[in-house]
Parts: sequence; structure tokens; C-alpha cells
Amino acid sequence: MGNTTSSALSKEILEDLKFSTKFSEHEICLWYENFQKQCPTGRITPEQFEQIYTRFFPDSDATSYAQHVFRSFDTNDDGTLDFKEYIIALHMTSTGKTTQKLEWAFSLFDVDKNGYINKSEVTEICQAIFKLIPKDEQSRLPKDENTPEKRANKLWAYFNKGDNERLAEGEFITGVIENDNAMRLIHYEPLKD
Ligand SMILES: [Ca+2]
Ligand SMILES: [Ca+2]
Repeated sequence: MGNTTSSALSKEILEDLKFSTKFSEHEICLWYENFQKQCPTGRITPEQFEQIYTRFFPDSDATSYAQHVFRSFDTNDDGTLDFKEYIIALHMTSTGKTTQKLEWAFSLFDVDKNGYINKSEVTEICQAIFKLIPKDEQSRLPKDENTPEKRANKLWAYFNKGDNERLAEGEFITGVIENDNAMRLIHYEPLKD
């Protein structure tokens, strides 16, 4: 109690994170301090995570997208994000290499975590992505992607799979890398202006 090391990051987790993210020890420690301030329990709940997303997307409904992202980062399936899961998430979405980002995107789309993506999972994520897009921007989308279903159909077509077939991770990553449009359709980036 009152002992600063009681809340320090364990050496093991630190080494693990340095290795898997290439963040420096200094960076990881800074994030850990910040994480502890924001989150004294050491765990991020789905509700807290949704609030973070809602702050980023004030003009739209980020709830279901946040829930899917949360699920994809909760690698041990315990319903909360610990510091390690949080840092890996931060790394993958901000500084990760394309392949790592796509591995993450695969896990986002693999809603039931069975190692494959089917078309209904693509539709489900496209629905969540669609809710992130502010209404006025939705109205300006191209005709063939101006509903979640159309976006899902367009995206699915890049993988050359039948409606009842499924995609393995490698097929997903290759398909997205080879098609700029697929790369664009798997996520939503707010317009710069
Ligand atoms: Ca967890
Ligand atoms: Ca699946």
C-alpha cells in the first residue's frame, strides 16, 4: 500500500508487449500510467469502450461497431479488455503493418470466432459500419453501396465466393490486399473535411 510498484506493469507483460508491438518500454509505461488513470480497475468494460467510440463519432451511432471491435480485441473472451489486450489493439489499429491490420480486420468480421467469415457476418459488420457514417454522408454514397446490404454484396463479390461459401483468413487478406475497393469497404474513415 502506498507502494508504487504494487501497480507497476509486470516485467513479463512488458517484455511480451515490447516484442509483439515494437513499442518502446517508455511508450508502454506511459500508456500504462494513462490506462490506470482512466481505468483504475485495470479492465475496460464494453460500456466504457462504447463511450470512447461515441466520443469519436458524435454524429452517428457507434454502439454496434464498438461492440464488434471490443469482441475482436477481447482475445481471452472474458468480457473485459485488460492492459495487454488494449495495447495490442492500439498497436494494430494505429501503427501496425498492413498484414497485421488485416488480421485484425479478419477477427472483426469473424463474429462467431470460428476461424471463417461467411456472408452474413460480412453483412452484420457492414451494418455496424453503416451506422458509423453520418446521415448526410450516407446520402452521398455511390448507388451500389448506399445500404449495408449493397455494401456487403459489393465487398463479398471481391472474394469470388458463393453466398453460402466461407472465407479463410488468408483468402480474406489476399482479397483485400488485391483490391483497393475492398480495402476501403472493410472500414469507415471519417472524411477529412
Ligand atoms: Ca479480455
Ligand atoms: Ca465466423
